[in-house]
Amino acid sequence: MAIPIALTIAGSDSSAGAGIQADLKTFSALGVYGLSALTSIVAEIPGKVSRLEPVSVEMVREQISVLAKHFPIAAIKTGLLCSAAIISAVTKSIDDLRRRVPLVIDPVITATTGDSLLESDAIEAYQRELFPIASLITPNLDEAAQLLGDKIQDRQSMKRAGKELARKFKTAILLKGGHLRGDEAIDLLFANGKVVEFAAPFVRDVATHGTGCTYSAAITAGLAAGMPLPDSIARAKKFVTASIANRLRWKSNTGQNIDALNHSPDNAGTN
Ligand code: PXL
Repeated sequence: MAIPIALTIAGSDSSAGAGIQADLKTFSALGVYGLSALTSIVAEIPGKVSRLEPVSVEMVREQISVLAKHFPIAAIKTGLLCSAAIISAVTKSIDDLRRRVPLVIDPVITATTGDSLLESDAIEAYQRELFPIASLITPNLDEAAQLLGDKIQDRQSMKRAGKELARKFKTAILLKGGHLRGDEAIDLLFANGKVVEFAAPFVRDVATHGTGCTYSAAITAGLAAGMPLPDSIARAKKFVTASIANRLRWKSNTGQNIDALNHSPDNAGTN
């Protein structure tokens, strides 16, 4: 069997914990060949976004167009899309492809540092254009709160919010509850009128970024390989948890600790 191909449409994180770099490493670790269309370049180190520049809309379009014509793509994910103009271009460019293959949308709005990565008119473009064609949307609690204009503080409001998002966009929603800070990081999948729970031990006091990108990339890898959605999510959750638990550590040039996600194939388990 030929190795499955997945396409990520996302931004470059110079520190390689998140963004395109996280996606490609994750695809690789899970036995999928990754293609990439860059939407933006972010100069950053863990904890500090220094500069962000979008790629031209024409260039985003061209990358997707040449890839889609040539490769038998089996699944797509989107990460940082930056602006309403890029969201519109991506929606149009993948229109044909997404009718045949699953589309996972990680609705990246802010970085782990709290820096906004998205122009303000982009949230509306997301809701109007891209969300309605998704197979799965993977918001964290902050992103879901911004999409619904409501705070999410406990399990009950998480259930309400997930149901509301699934109803609103007529697609599956994976609402990631990691930021609720219990002993467990619990995510809820809302699909086909049912709620399925995915839990893993919450790893404390870790200053990593890129968990959201890694998680959605791992789900996309599963879908590209033909795994059902719940199985893809279960394996992805294990992969992210292991990537955090087995994180890499260095001392920076000024003596601070650097933590980075470990996207090693060893974290994929036996699956
Ligand atoms: O984790 C969100 C994210 C997504 N994409 C890019 C990023 C970041 C956060 O730093 O740089 C390119």
